[in-house]
Amino acid sequence: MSDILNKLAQCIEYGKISKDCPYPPNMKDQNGADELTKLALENGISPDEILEKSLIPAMANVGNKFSRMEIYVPQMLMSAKAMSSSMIHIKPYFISGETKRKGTFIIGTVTGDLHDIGKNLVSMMIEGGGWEVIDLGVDVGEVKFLEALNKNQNAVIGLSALLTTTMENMKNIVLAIKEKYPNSKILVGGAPVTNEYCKKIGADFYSPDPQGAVNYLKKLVS
Ligand code: B1M
Repeated sequence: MSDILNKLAQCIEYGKISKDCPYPPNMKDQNGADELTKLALENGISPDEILEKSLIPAMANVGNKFSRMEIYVPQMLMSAKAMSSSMIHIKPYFISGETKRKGTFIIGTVTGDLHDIGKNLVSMMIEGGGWEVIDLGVDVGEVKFLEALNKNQNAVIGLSALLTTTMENMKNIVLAIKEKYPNSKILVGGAPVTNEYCKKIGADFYSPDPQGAVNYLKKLVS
């Protein structure tokens, strides 16, 4: 079992998407993240375990190597693609069989920011928690958030930012939303975001991870 998870983590770290993908050359003809995720699930490894023991630590290694300038953007991108090919198989497991949705959650990565892996994880977990999720994608500004909120006025909003530059854009989005919908609830997250920053920009809650986001929403409706 742990062998599959270790191999999967290597695929994410080195950007091996699937068996037929020629990159990286030293892993040619080996199973990739696509096949290994299917294998892990077939072997009864839970989606949570796959995420926590393989995908998330592997991406953390990628980030650290990028910080140390041991890898560059194209390699980081291949890792992100490998992670996405794994997440395709995990996602259905997070979507529970609950019939009645607990509410609507609108999420997006803020203006100027194209990182979506963390946002997708949060979105998956919240969907799995029984919420209807409207995912606006990446590079989303206040206009799109307001449009979505206008159509779903009781929805909770989630903003994700991964760059110290783009987290500044959260402030404008929060301001615009709170001006039009003062009672709305806004959850913020993403690597550079902190609780202190959340308070400073007038958002309602900060979560460092998807589970914290799920717990916050649970509290809101209990
Ligand atoms: Co980018 N990148 N990147 N990148 N990238 C980071 C974020 C960086 C920290 C790398 C580094 O320098 N060590 C750095 C930011 C530095 C900074 O601002 N302080 C960086 C940079 C500089 C850049 C570019 C500017 C590089 C360049 O072009 N020179 C560029 C910017 C593009 C843009 O957005 N305009 C860029 C591009 C890219 C890729 C496209 C190549 C790719 C993104 C692909 C994609 O997302 N589809 C990429 C990647 C993969 C990364 C790293 C390696 C991994 C990010 C990731 O997916 N992590 C990242 C380094 C790192 O994080 N260590 C890095 C895994 C993910 C599960 O974690 O997203 O943090 P994360 O989400 C977590 C929590 O933060 C939280 O839950 C998740 C699960 O625990 N969370 C929330 C996230 N959103 C939340 C919302 C919530 C609650 C919790 O409520 C709503």
